[in-house]
Amino acid sequence: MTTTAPETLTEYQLFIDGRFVPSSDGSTYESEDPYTCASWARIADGTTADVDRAVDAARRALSGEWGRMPGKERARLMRRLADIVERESGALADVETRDNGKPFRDANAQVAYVADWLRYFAGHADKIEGRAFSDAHPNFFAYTVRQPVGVVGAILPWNAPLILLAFKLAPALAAGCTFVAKPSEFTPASALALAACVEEAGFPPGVFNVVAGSSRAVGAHLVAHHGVDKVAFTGSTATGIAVAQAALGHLAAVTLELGGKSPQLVFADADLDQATNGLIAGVFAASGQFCTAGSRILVHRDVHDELAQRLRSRAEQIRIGDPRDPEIDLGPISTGPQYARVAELLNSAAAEGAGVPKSGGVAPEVGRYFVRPTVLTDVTLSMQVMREEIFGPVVGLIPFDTEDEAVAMANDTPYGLAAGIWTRDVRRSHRVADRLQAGTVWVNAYRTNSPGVPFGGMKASGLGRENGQEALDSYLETKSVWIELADESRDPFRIG
Ligand code: TXE
Repeated sequence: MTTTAPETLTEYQLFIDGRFVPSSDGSTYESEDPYTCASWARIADGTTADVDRAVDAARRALSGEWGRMPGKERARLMRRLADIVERESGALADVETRDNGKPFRDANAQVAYVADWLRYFAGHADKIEGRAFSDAHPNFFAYTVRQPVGVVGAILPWNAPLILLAFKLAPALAAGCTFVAKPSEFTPASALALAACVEEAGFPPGVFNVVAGSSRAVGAHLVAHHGVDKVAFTGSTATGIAVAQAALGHLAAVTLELGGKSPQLVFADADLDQATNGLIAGVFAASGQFCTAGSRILVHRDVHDELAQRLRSRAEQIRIGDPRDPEIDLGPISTGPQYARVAELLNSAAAEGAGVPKSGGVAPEVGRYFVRPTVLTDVTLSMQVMREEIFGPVVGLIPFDTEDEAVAMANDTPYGLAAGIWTRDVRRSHRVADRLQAGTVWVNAYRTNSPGVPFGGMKASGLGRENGQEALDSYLETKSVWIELADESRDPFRIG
C-alpha cells in the first residue's frame, strides 16, 4: 500500500476487553483510500496473540456481568448503541467511504441500517423463550431453555463492512453472546470506529472486541480457536470452505454468507422502465461489489435488443468519480486486487467474443481503480465472465425464448444466493420464484433488505441464514431439562 506523510494518517487501535490497545508486538499497517490510492489511516496490526487476548476477554464476559444480564438490560444497551450510531452516522459513513470507496450517500444509508438492525434485534432480546412438555413421558415434566451459543468469531469482508458486521452483531448481542470481530485487512477502520460507540454505550468489557490485522493468519487463528463457539463468515466461497473446515475442527457452529452469480429474469411483459431502473440498482450500485449483484440478465428474445439499448444508455448517464461528492453515483473499485480481477474478467469477455461497448471498461482517466458500468452483449453462459462472480460493475445479457429455458439458465450455476424476476404476470412470478434455486427472490425489485427477513444462500452461496428469527436461532443453543414427578424409584436397567 502507498504511504503518505505519517502525520496525516488517522490512527486506529484494536479494541479488546473494553479498551483501545496497540497490537501485542506494537506493529501497525496503513489502510488505503481507493479513490486517492494513498494511505489515509494507520491501523494497529493485530497478531494471533491479540486474538487470544480478545477470545479470553469474550469468555470472561460470558461468565461475568454480561452473562447474568437480563434480556431487557441487553436490549437497553443495544438501543443506546443504536442512538449513538445514529448520532455518529456522518462520521461513520465518512470512515466507510474513505476505507472502501463507497459513495457517501450509500455509506450513509448503510450506517442507518446498522441502527435499524440493532433496534430490531433489541426487541428480541427479552423474548427468548423455551417450550414446556407436560406429556413428554409419563411422570415427567420437560422444558427447554435457550442459551447463548457463547463466543462468536466474526470474519468480515471489505465490500459492506459495517452493515455485514451488524448482520452478525445484532442477533448475537440479543442472544447474549460475546463477540470478536476480525474486519477485512482492506477495510478495518469502520469496525474500530464502531467500537468507540460500543464503549460509549457502556457494554461490559469483553462483550465486543475488534482485532484488525494485515495477515490472513489472524482470521485463520480466530476461526480455529477452541474458545470460539460459533463462526459467522461473509466472504468468498473458497475462503468460506476453509473457514468452515477450521471451525468444524473444534465443532464450532458456522454460518457462511458467500458469493453469487445471481440471475435477473426479464419477461416480455415486464415494465421496461421499471426493469431498467431495477437492473441498474441490481448490478451497478456499489460498483457491483455486493454478493447479490444480478450480473446475469436473462431476457426474453422479443425485448432483448430494446433492453440492451436502454441499459447501455442509462449506464452511460451514471456519474463516476469522488465518492465524497454527493452528485456521484459510483466510486472506485474498493481494492487493488479486486480492480485487477474485474479488469481480467473484462479482458476474458472480450477474448471470448463478448460485445464490450466503448462506453464501458476500465477508466484510468478517472482514477486507478475505476471501472465504468459495462453492459456486455453476445455473451453465453459458458463464458468465464458469465460463470464467475465479478464483483464489479459488469453485466451480460442472454436471450431466452421460454419460461422453462429461462429457469434452466438461471439455475445453471454453482451459486444460489439471489434472483430477480421482472414481469407483470402475478401467476408467472410465483411459479418462477418457486423454481429458482436462490435464497432470496425479488419480484419487480432488487437489493432490498430488512432485519426481519432471512437472508442467505443455497448451493455454493452459503450455509444458514442471517437476519430474521433464523439468525437469532443460530446464536442460541437449546437445552432440554427433564424433571421426574413420581416419588418411586425406577428399574435402573430399563430405559425410562
Ligand atoms: O475474500 P476472502 P477477498 C468475493 C468476491 C471477491 C472475492 C475475494 O468475488 O472477488 O471474494 O475477496 C478473511 N481464515 N467476495 O479476498 O478471501 C479475510 O481476511 C479466516 C464475496 O476479500 O473471502 C477477510 O476478512 N479468515 C463477498 C475475509 O476472510 C480468513 C464479500 C474475506 O476474505 C481466511 C467479499 C482464513 N483462512 C468478497 N482467509 C460476499 N459474500 O459478499 C481470509 N480470511
